[in-house]
Amino acid sequence: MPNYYQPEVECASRDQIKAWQDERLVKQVKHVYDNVPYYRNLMEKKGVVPEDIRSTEDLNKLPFLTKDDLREAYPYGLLAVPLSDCVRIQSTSGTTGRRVVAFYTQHDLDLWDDCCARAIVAAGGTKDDVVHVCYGYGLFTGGPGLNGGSHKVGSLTLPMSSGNTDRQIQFMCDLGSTILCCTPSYAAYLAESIYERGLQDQIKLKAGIFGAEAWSEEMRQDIQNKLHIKAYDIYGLTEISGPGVSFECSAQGGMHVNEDHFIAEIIDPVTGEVLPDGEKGELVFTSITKQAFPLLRYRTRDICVLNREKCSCGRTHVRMSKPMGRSDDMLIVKGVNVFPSQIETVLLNKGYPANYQIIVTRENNSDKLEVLVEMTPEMFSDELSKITVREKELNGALKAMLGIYAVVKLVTPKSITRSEGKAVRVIDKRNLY
Ligand code: DLL
Repeated sequence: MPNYYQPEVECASRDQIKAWQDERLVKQVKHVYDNVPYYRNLMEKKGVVPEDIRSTEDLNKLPFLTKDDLREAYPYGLLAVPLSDCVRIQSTSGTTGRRVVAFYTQHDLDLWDDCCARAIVAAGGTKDDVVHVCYGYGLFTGGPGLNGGSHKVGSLTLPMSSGNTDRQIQFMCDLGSTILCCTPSYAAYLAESIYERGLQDQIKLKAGIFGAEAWSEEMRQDIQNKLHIKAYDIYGLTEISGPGVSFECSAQGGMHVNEDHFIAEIIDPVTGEVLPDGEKGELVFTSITKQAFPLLRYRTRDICVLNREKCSCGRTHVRMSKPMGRSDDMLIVKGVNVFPSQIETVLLNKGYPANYQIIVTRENNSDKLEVLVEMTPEMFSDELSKITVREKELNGALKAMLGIYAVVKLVTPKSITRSEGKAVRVIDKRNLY
Protein backbone atom coordinates (compact mmCIF):
# COMPACT_ATOMS: atom_id res chain seq x y z
CA MET A 1 0.00 0.00 0.00
CA PRO A 2 1.45 3.39 -0.86
CA ASN A 3 2.41 5.25 2.29
CA TYR A 4 0.92 8.64 1.51
CA TYR A 5 -2.59 7.78 0.52
CA GLN A 6 -4.98 9.61 2.86
CA PRO A 7 -8.32 7.80 2.48
CA GLU A 8 -9.73 9.37 5.65
CA VAL A 9 -9.50 12.71 3.84
CA GLU A 10 -9.56 11.80 0.15
CA CYS A 11 -12.50 9.39 0.47
CA ALA A 12 -14.40 11.26 3.21
CA SER A 13 -18.18 11.56 2.89
CA ARG A 14 -19.55 14.65 1.16
CA ASP A 15 -21.06 15.71 4.50
CA GLN A 16 -17.69 15.50 6.17
CA ILE A 17 -16.03 17.47 3.36
CA LYS A 18 -18.69 20.16 3.63
CA ALA A 19 -18.27 20.34 7.40
CA TRP A 20 -14.53 20.87 7.00
CA GLN A 21 -15.06 23.49 4.32
CA ASP A 22 -17.70 25.37 6.32
CA GLU A 23 -15.53 25.57 9.41
CA ARG A 24 -12.32 26.46 7.57
CA LEU A 25 -14.00 29.04 5.34
CA VAL A 26 -15.42 30.95 8.32
CA LYS A 27 -11.98 31.03 9.96
CA GLN A 28 -10.23 32.00 6.76
CA VAL A 29 -12.57 34.89 5.98
CA LYS A 30 -11.94 36.30 9.43
CA HIS A 31 -8.18 35.85 9.05
CA VAL A 32 -8.20 37.67 5.71
CA TYR A 33 -10.55 40.44 6.88
CA ASP A 34 -8.45 41.08 9.97
CA ASN A 35 -5.07 41.00 8.22
CA VAL A 36 -5.45 42.10 4.59
CA PRO A 37 -6.64 45.71 4.26
CA TYR A 38 -6.89 45.30 0.47
CA TYR A 39 -9.46 42.51 0.78
CA ARG A 40 -11.24 44.13 3.72
CA ASN A 41 -11.76 47.14 1.51
CA LEU A 42 -13.22 44.92 -1.25
CA MET A 43 -15.57 43.33 1.28
CA GLU A 44 -16.64 46.70 2.61
CA LYS A 45 -17.40 47.89 -0.91
CA LYS A 46 -19.65 44.85 -1.30
CA GLY A 47 -21.22 45.45 2.12
CA VAL A 48 -20.07 42.12 3.58
CA VAL A 49 -18.60 41.48 7.03
CA PRO A 50 -17.07 38.19 8.24
CA GLU A 51 -20.19 37.44 10.34
CA ASP A 52 -22.19 37.16 7.09
CA ILE A 53 -20.16 34.10 6.09
CA ARG A 54 -21.41 31.14 8.09
CA SER A 55 -20.94 28.29 5.62
CA THR A 56 -20.03 27.53 2.00
CA GLU A 57 -23.59 28.56 1.04
CA ASP A 58 -22.53 32.13 1.80
CA LEU A 59 -19.45 32.00 -0.42
CA ASN A 60 -21.14 33.92 -3.23
CA LYS A 61 -21.54 36.94 -0.95
CA LEU A 62 -17.78 37.46 -1.11
CA PRO A 63 -16.13 39.59 -3.81
CA PHE A 64 -13.95 37.97 -6.47
CA LEU A 65 -10.22 38.49 -6.73
CA THR A 66 -8.53 38.71 -10.12
CA LYS A 67 -5.00 38.77 -11.44
CA ASP A 68 -5.37 42.56 -11.74
CA ASP A 69 -5.93 42.76 -7.97
CA LEU A 70 -2.78 40.73 -7.43
CA ARG A 71 -0.82 43.04 -9.70
CA GLU A 72 -2.23 46.10 -7.99
CA ALA A 73 -1.40 44.76 -4.55
CA TYR A 74 2.12 43.69 -5.63
CA PRO A 75 4.25 42.78 -3.78
CA TYR A 76 2.96 42.68 -0.18
CA GLY A 77 -0.62 43.94 -0.43
CA LEU A 78 -2.33 40.55 -0.03
CA LEU A 79 0.01 39.14 2.57
CA ALA A 80 -1.99 37.92 5.59
CA VAL A 81 0.85 37.23 8.04
CA PRO A 82 3.95 39.22 9.06
CA LEU A 83 6.66 38.91 6.42
CA SER A 84 8.94 37.44 9.09
CA ASP A 85 6.63 34.38 9.29
CA CYS A 86 7.16 33.64 5.58
CA VAL A 87 9.85 31.24 4.46
CA ARG A 88 9.46 31.19 0.65
CA ILE A 89 8.19 33.03 -2.36
CA GLN A 90 7.29 31.63 -5.79
CA SER A 91 6.23 33.58 -8.83
CA THR A 92 4.22 33.12 -11.99
CA SER A 93 5.67 32.46 -15.40
CA GLY A 94 3.63 35.31 -16.91
CA THR A 95 5.40 37.35 -19.54
CA THR A 96 3.19 40.44 -19.53
CA GLY A 97 2.52 42.95 -16.79
CA ARG A 98 3.86 42.69 -13.28
CA ARG A 99 4.69 39.25 -12.06
CA VAL A 100 2.54 37.74 -9.35
CA VAL A 101 4.43 36.86 -6.20
CA ALA A 102 3.00 34.28 -3.77
CA PHE A 103 4.22 33.87 -0.19
CA TYR A 104 4.38 30.71 1.93
CA THR A 105 4.81 29.97 5.63
CA GLN A 106 6.30 26.60 6.59
CA HIS A 107 2.71 25.40 7.20
CA ASP A 108 1.77 26.47 3.65
CA LEU A 109 4.73 24.59 2.18
CA ASP A 110 3.79 21.48 4.15
CA LEU A 111 0.23 21.49 2.87
CA TRP A 112 1.42 22.12 -0.69
CA ASP A 113 3.82 19.15 -0.41
CA ASP A 114 0.91 17.04 0.92
CA CYS A 115 -1.17 17.89 -2.13
CA CYS A 116 1.67 16.95 -4.49
CA ALA A 117 2.33 13.76 -2.53
CA ARG A 118 -1.31 12.77 -3.03
CA ALA A 119 -0.86 13.33 -6.78
CA ILE A 120 2.24 11.13 -6.90
CA VAL A 121 0.52 8.35 -4.93
CA ALA A 122 -2.54 8.58 -7.19
CA ALA A 123 -0.17 7.95 -10.11
CA GLY A 124 1.03 4.76 -8.39
CA GLY A 125 4.05 6.31 -6.64
CA THR A 126 5.57 4.71 -3.53
CA LYS A 127 8.78 5.06 -1.56
CA ASP A 128 10.38 2.59 -3.97
CA ASP A 129 9.96 4.89 -6.95
CA VAL A 130 12.53 7.14 -8.62
CA VAL A 131 10.77 10.41 -9.32
CA HIS A 132 12.41 12.37 -12.13
CA VAL A 133 11.38 16.03 -11.86
CA CYS A 134 12.17 18.07 -14.96
CA TYR A 135 9.74 20.89 -14.32
CA GLY A 136 11.74 24.08 -13.85
CA TYR A 137 13.06 24.82 -10.37
CA GLY A 138 13.33 28.36 -9.06
CA LEU A 139 10.47 30.83 -9.08
CA PHE A 140 8.25 28.47 -11.10
CA THR A 141 6.25 26.21 -8.80
CA GLY A 142 6.52 23.02 -10.90
CA GLY A 143 9.93 21.78 -9.71
CA PRO A 144 9.67 22.73 -6.02
CA GLY A 145 6.09 21.39 -5.75
CA LEU A 146 6.68 17.92 -7.18
CA ASN A 147 10.03 17.77 -5.38
CA GLY A 148 8.35 18.36 -2.02
CA GLY A 149 5.62 15.84 -2.80
CA SER A 150 8.12 13.20 -3.79
CA HIS A 151 10.03 13.65 -0.52
CA LYS A 152 6.81 13.19 1.45
CA VAL A 153 6.09 9.94 -0.39
CA GLY A 154 9.65 8.87 0.41
CA SER A 155 10.59 8.31 -3.23
CA LEU A 156 14.11 8.87 -4.51
CA THR A 157 13.84 12.36 -6.01
CA LEU A 158 15.90 13.49 -9.00
CA PRO A 159 15.77 17.31 -9.00
CA MET A 160 16.71 17.58 -12.69
CA SER A 161 14.99 20.88 -13.50
CA SER A 162 14.37 21.62 -17.17
CA GLY A 163 16.77 21.52 -20.10
CA ASN A 164 19.79 19.45 -21.11
CA THR A 165 17.84 16.66 -22.74
CA ASP A 166 20.90 14.42 -23.10
CA ARG A 167 21.52 14.51 -19.36
CA GLN A 168 17.82 13.92 -18.65
CA ILE A 169 17.87 10.75 -20.75
CA GLN A 170 21.20 9.57 -19.37
CA PHE A 171 20.00 9.85 -15.76
CA MET A 172 16.69 8.28 -16.70
CA CYS A 173 18.59 5.23 -18.01
CA ASP A 174 21.36 5.10 -15.39
CA LEU A 175 19.18 5.72 -12.32
CA GLY A 176 16.09 3.89 -13.52
CA SER A 177 13.59 6.76 -13.24
CA THR A 178 10.09 5.34 -12.85
CA ILE A 179 7.92 8.48 -12.65
CA LEU A 180 8.48 11.43 -14.95
CA CYS A 181 7.22 14.90 -13.97
CA CYS A 182 7.32 17.65 -16.63
CA THR A 183 5.13 19.56 -19.05
CA PRO A 184 3.35 17.33 -21.58
CA SER A 185 5.11 19.08 -24.44
CA TYR A 186 8.50 18.32 -22.92
CA ALA A 187 7.43 14.71 -22.29
CA ALA A 188 6.59 14.40 -26.01
CA TYR A 189 9.99 15.88 -26.90
CA LEU A 190 11.78 13.53 -24.50
CA ALA A 191 9.95 10.57 -26.04
CA GLU A 192 11.05 11.68 -29.51
CA SER A 193 14.66 12.14 -28.35
CA ILE A 194 14.75 8.74 -26.61
CA TYR A 195 13.68 7.05 -29.87
CA GLU A 196 16.24 8.98 -31.91
CA ARG A 197 18.96 7.70 -29.62
CA GLY A 198 17.57 4.14 -29.76
CA LEU A 199 17.36 4.03 -25.96
CA GLN A 200 13.71 3.07 -25.56
CA ASP A 201 14.58 -0.36 -24.13
CA GLN A 202 16.62 1.19 -21.33
CA ILE A 203 13.78 3.34 -20.02
CA LYS A 204 12.00 2.05 -16.90
CA LEU A 205 9.30 4.70 -16.63
CA LYS A 206 5.86 3.50 -15.55
CA ALA A 207 4.03 6.79 -15.09
CA GLY A 208 4.18 10.47 -15.93
CA ILE A 209 2.66 13.43 -14.08
CA PHE A 210 2.17 16.12 -16.65
CA GLY A 211 0.60 19.54 -16.34
CA ALA A 212 1.17 23.31 -16.29
CA GLU A 213 -0.26 23.65 -19.80
CA ALA A 214 -3.22 22.43 -21.80
CA TRP A 215 -2.91 19.03 -23.47
CA SER A 216 -5.49 16.97 -25.27
CA GLU A 217 -6.60 13.36 -24.79
CA GLU A 218 -4.97 12.62 -28.14
CA MET A 219 -1.66 13.93 -26.86
CA ARG A 220 -2.04 11.77 -23.77
CA GLN A 221 -2.50 8.66 -25.95
CA ASP A 222 0.52 9.59 -28.02
CA ILE A 223 2.81 10.03 -24.98
CA GLN A 224 1.46 6.88 -23.31
CA ASN A 225 2.10 4.80 -26.42
CA LYS A 226 5.58 6.17 -27.03
CA LEU A 227 6.86 5.95 -23.46
CA HIS A 228 4.82 2.88 -22.44
CA ILE A 229 3.54 4.66 -19.36
CA LYS A 230 0.29 5.82 -17.86
CA ALA A 231 0.12 9.62 -18.16
CA TYR A 232 -1.63 11.54 -15.36
CA ASP A 233 -2.74 15.14 -15.51
CA ILE A 234 -1.93 17.55 -12.69
CA TYR A 235 -3.24 21.08 -12.33
CA GLY A 236 -2.44 24.09 -10.24
CA LEU A 237 -1.51 27.73 -10.26
CA THR A 238 1.02 29.80 -8.38
CA GLU A 239 -1.62 32.05 -6.83
CA ILE A 240 -3.34 29.08 -5.13
CA SER A 241 -0.04 27.29 -4.21
CA GLY A 242 1.27 25.58 -7.36
CA PRO A 243 0.86 22.08 -8.82
CA GLY A 244 -1.37 19.70 -6.85
CA VAL A 245 -4.45 21.88 -6.47
CA SER A 246 -5.98 18.94 -8.33
CA PHE A 247 -4.66 15.72 -9.83
CA GLU A 248 -5.76 12.69 -11.76
CA CYS A 249 -6.23 9.19 -10.35
CA SER A 250 -6.05 5.86 -12.19
CA ALA A 251 -9.54 6.45 -13.63
CA GLN A 252 -8.08 9.31 -15.74
CA GLY A 253 -11.51 10.89 -15.75
CA GLY A 254 -10.89 14.38 -14.38
CA MET A 255 -8.69 15.81 -11.65
CA HIS A 256 -9.68 15.53 -7.97
CA VAL A 257 -9.51 18.93 -6.29
CA ASN A 258 -7.94 18.77 -2.82
CA GLU A 259 -11.18 19.95 -1.28
CA ASP A 260 -9.95 19.92 2.29
CA HIS A 261 -7.74 22.85 1.24
CA PHE A 262 -9.50 24.48 -1.71
CA ILE A 263 -13.14 25.22 -2.52
CA ALA A 264 -13.86 25.14 -6.26
CA GLU A 265 -16.70 27.01 -7.96
CA ILE A 266 -17.64 27.42 -11.62
CA ILE A 267 -18.97 30.82 -12.67
CA ASP A 268 -20.24 32.43 -15.81
CA PRO A 269 -17.17 34.45 -16.89
CA VAL A 270 -19.31 37.33 -18.09
CA THR A 271 -21.93 37.71 -15.34
CA GLY A 272 -20.01 36.16 -12.43
CA GLU A 273 -23.05 34.04 -11.59
CA VAL A 274 -22.30 30.64 -9.98
CA LEU A 275 -23.16 27.75 -12.29
CA PRO A 276 -24.34 24.28 -11.25
CA ASP A 277 -22.07 21.21 -11.48
CA GLY A 278 -21.79 19.93 -15.02
CA GLU A 279 -21.92 23.38 -16.62
CA LYS A 280 -18.91 24.82 -18.37
CA GLY A 281 -17.52 28.06 -17.00
CA GLU A 282 -14.62 29.78 -15.28
CA LEU A 283 -13.00 28.02 -12.37
CA VAL A 284 -12.78 29.98 -9.11
CA PHE A 285 -10.79 28.87 -6.05
CA THR A 286 -10.89 29.80 -2.38
CA SER A 287 -7.98 28.55 -0.31
CA ILE A 288 -9.23 27.69 3.17
CA THR A 289 -6.10 26.48 4.95
CA LYS A 290 -3.27 28.68 3.72
CA GLN A 291 -1.80 31.25 6.07
CA ALA A 292 0.44 33.65 4.15
CA PHE A 293 -1.34 34.21 0.86
CA PRO A 294 -4.91 32.99 1.25
CA LEU A 295 -6.95 34.05 -1.77
CA LEU A 296 -10.74 34.10 -1.56
CA ARG A 297 -12.75 33.50 -4.74
CA TYR A 298 -9.78 33.84 -7.08
CA ARG A 299 -10.78 33.82 -10.75
CA THR A 300 -8.41 31.47 -12.55
CA ARG A 301 -9.63 32.30 -16.11
CA ASP A 302 -9.48 28.54 -16.80
CA ILE A 303 -12.63 27.19 -18.42
CA CYS A 304 -13.70 23.88 -16.87
CA VAL A 305 -16.56 21.66 -15.75
CA LEU A 306 -16.93 20.20 -12.23
CA ASN A 307 -18.16 16.68 -11.62
CA ARG A 308 -19.21 15.39 -8.20
CA GLU A 309 -20.18 11.88 -9.31
CA LYS A 310 -18.57 8.97 -7.52
CA CYS A 311 -15.16 8.07 -8.94
CA SER A 312 -14.17 4.42 -9.42
CA CYS A 313 -10.94 5.07 -7.45
CA GLY A 314 -12.97 5.68 -4.27
CA ARG A 315 -11.93 9.32 -3.88
CA THR A 316 -14.86 11.61 -3.15
CA HIS A 317 -13.25 14.97 -3.86
CA VAL A 318 -14.85 16.83 -6.76
CA ARG A 319 -13.24 16.33 -10.16
CA MET A 320 -12.49 19.15 -12.58
CA SER A 321 -12.22 18.51 -16.30
CA LYS A 322 -9.06 19.33 -18.18
CA PRO A 323 -9.15 23.09 -18.72
CA MET A 324 -10.78 23.59 -22.11
CA GLY A 325 -9.17 26.95 -22.66
CA ARG A 326 -8.80 30.19 -20.81
CA SER A 327 -11.34 32.93 -20.80
CA ASP A 328 -8.43 35.28 -21.53
CA ASP A 329 -6.39 33.06 -23.92
CA MET A 330 -9.34 32.24 -26.09
CA LEU A 331 -8.72 33.74 -29.48
CA ILE A 332 -11.45 35.61 -31.22
CA VAL A 333 -10.74 35.31 -34.92
CA LYS A 334 -13.19 36.85 -37.37
CA GLY A 335 -15.59 37.06 -34.45
CA VAL A 336 -15.40 33.33 -33.77
CA ASN A 337 -14.11 31.85 -30.49
CA VAL A 338 -11.12 29.63 -31.17
CA PHE A 339 -9.42 27.54 -28.51
CA PRO A 340 -5.93 26.16 -29.27
CA SER A 341 -7.10 22.83 -27.81
CA GLN A 342 -9.62 22.43 -30.63
CA ILE A 343 -6.85 22.77 -33.19
CA GLU A 344 -4.66 20.30 -31.32
CA THR A 345 -7.45 17.73 -31.27
CA VAL A 346 -7.83 17.92 -35.05
CA LEU A 347 -4.09 17.62 -35.66
CA LEU A 348 -3.53 14.65 -33.39
CA ASN A 349 -6.61 12.86 -34.69
CA LYS A 350 -5.12 13.14 -38.17
CA GLY A 351 -1.82 11.61 -37.08
CA TYR A 352 0.29 14.76 -36.78
CA PRO A 353 2.68 15.29 -33.85
CA ALA A 354 1.74 17.87 -31.22
CA ASN A 355 4.27 20.31 -32.64
CA TYR A 356 2.33 23.19 -34.05
CA GLN A 357 2.03 26.94 -33.83
CA ILE A 358 -1.00 29.15 -34.31
CA ILE A 359 -0.33 32.57 -35.80
CA VAL A 360 -3.00 35.24 -36.00
CA THR A 361 -2.49 38.39 -38.04
CA ARG A 362 -4.72 41.22 -39.23
CA GLU A 363 -4.46 42.63 -42.74
CA ASN A 364 -6.81 45.31 -44.03
CA ASN A 365 -9.02 44.85 -40.96
CA SER A 366 -9.43 41.18 -41.69
CA ASP A 367 -8.11 38.45 -39.38
CA LYS A 368 -6.00 35.66 -40.75
CA LEU A 369 -5.53 32.38 -38.89
CA GLU A 370 -2.49 30.38 -39.85
CA VAL A 371 -1.53 27.01 -38.43
CA LEU A 372 2.01 25.73 -38.86
CA VAL A 373 2.12 21.98 -38.41
CA GLU A 374 5.18 19.79 -38.34
CA MET A 375 5.16 16.69 -40.48
CA THR A 376 6.46 13.36 -39.24
CA PRO A 377 9.60 12.15 -41.11
CA GLU A 378 7.41 9.67 -43.06
CA MET A 379 5.06 12.42 -44.24
CA PHE A 380 8.04 14.60 -45.16
CA SER A 381 9.30 12.01 -47.63
CA ASP A 382 5.99 12.22 -49.55
CA GLU A 383 5.92 13.92 -52.95
CA LEU A 384 5.00 17.58 -53.00
CA SER A 385 1.60 16.86 -54.48
CA LYS A 386 0.78 14.55 -51.58
CA ILE A 387 1.76 17.27 -49.11
CA THR A 388 -0.61 19.67 -50.85
CA VAL A 389 -3.39 17.09 -50.53
CA ARG A 390 -2.61 16.75 -46.83
CA GLU A 391 -2.80 20.52 -46.35
CA LYS A 392 -6.19 20.62 -48.04
CA GLU A 393 -7.44 17.77 -45.92
CA LEU A 394 -6.38 19.61 -42.74
CA ASN A 395 -8.04 22.80 -44.02
CA GLY A 396 -11.32 20.91 -44.25
CA ALA A 397 -11.03 19.28 -40.83
CA LEU A 398 -10.15 22.59 -39.15
CA LYS A 399 -13.03 24.37 -40.89
CA ALA A 400 -15.41 21.66 -39.61
CA MET A 401 -14.10 22.05 -36.04
CA LEU A 402 -13.73 25.85 -35.86
CA GLY A 403 -16.27 27.10 -38.35
CA ILE A 404 -13.69 29.38 -39.98
CA TYR A 405 -10.96 28.96 -42.56
CA ALA A 406 -7.37 28.48 -41.42
CA VAL A 407 -4.34 28.55 -43.68
CA VAL A 408 -2.43 25.34 -43.02
CA LYS A 409 1.29 25.16 -43.67
CA LEU A 410 2.99 21.81 -43.24
CA VAL A 411 6.58 22.36 -42.20
CA THR A 412 9.64 20.10 -42.00
CA PRO A 413 10.16 17.83 -39.00
CA LYS A 414 11.79 19.59 -36.02
CA SER A 415 11.44 23.09 -37.48
CA ILE A 416 9.17 24.34 -34.69
CA THR A 417 11.18 25.31 -31.63
CA ARG A 418 10.78 22.82 -28.77
CA SER A 419 10.00 24.05 -25.30
CA GLU A 420 11.51 22.74 -22.09
CA GLY A 421 8.74 24.34 -20.06
CA LYS A 422 5.36 25.57 -21.21
CA ALA A 423 5.07 25.42 -25.02
CA VAL A 424 4.38 28.64 -26.94
CA ARG A 425 1.43 27.64 -29.12
CA VAL A 426 -0.11 30.95 -30.04
CA ILE A 427 1.45 34.02 -31.60
CA ASP A 428 -1.11 36.79 -31.90
CA LYS A 429 0.42 39.57 -33.97
CA ARG A 430 -2.70 41.75 -34.00
CA ASN A 431 -1.71 43.92 -31.00
CA LEU A 432 -5.31 44.01 -29.86
CA TYR A 433 -4.62 44.97 -26.25
O1 DLL B 1 1.67 25.96 -14.07
C1 DLL B 1 1.62 25.17 -11.79
C2 DLL B 1 1.86 23.79 -12.26
C3 DLL B 1 3.16 23.30 -12.32
C4 DLL B 1 0.80 22.96 -12.57
C5 DLL B 1 3.37 21.98 -12.71
C6 DLL B 1 1.00 21.65 -12.94
C7 DLL B 1 2.31 21.17 -13.01
P1 DLL B 1 1.37 28.84 -13.23
O2 DLL B 1 2.67 29.00 -13.94
O3 DLL B 1 0.96 29.87 -12.25
O4 DLL B 1 1.37 27.49 -12.40
O5 DLL B 1 0.27 28.67 -14.34
C8 DLL B 1 -1.06 28.37 -13.99
O6 DLL B 1 -1.33 27.09 -16.03
O7 DLL B 1 -4.14 28.77 -14.60
C9 DLL B 1 -3.68 27.02 -16.24
O8 DLL B 1 -4.07 27.96 -17.22
C10 DLL B 1 -2.38 26.37 -16.66
N1 DLL B 1 -2.34 24.95 -16.22
C11 DLL B 1 -1.79 24.45 -15.10
N2 DLL B 1 -1.97 23.11 -15.07
C12 DLL B 1 -2.68 22.77 -16.18
C13 DLL B 1 -3.20 21.57 -16.71
C14 DLL B 1 1.57 26.22 -12.89
N3 DLL B 1 -3.00 20.40 -16.12
C15 DLL B 1 -1.89 28.16 -15.24
N4 DLL B 1 -3.90 21.63 -17.87
C16 DLL B 1 -3.29 27.69 -14.94
C17 DLL B 1 -4.11 22.81 -18.50
C18 DLL B 1 -2.93 23.96 -16.90
N5 DLL B 1 -3.64 23.98 -18.05
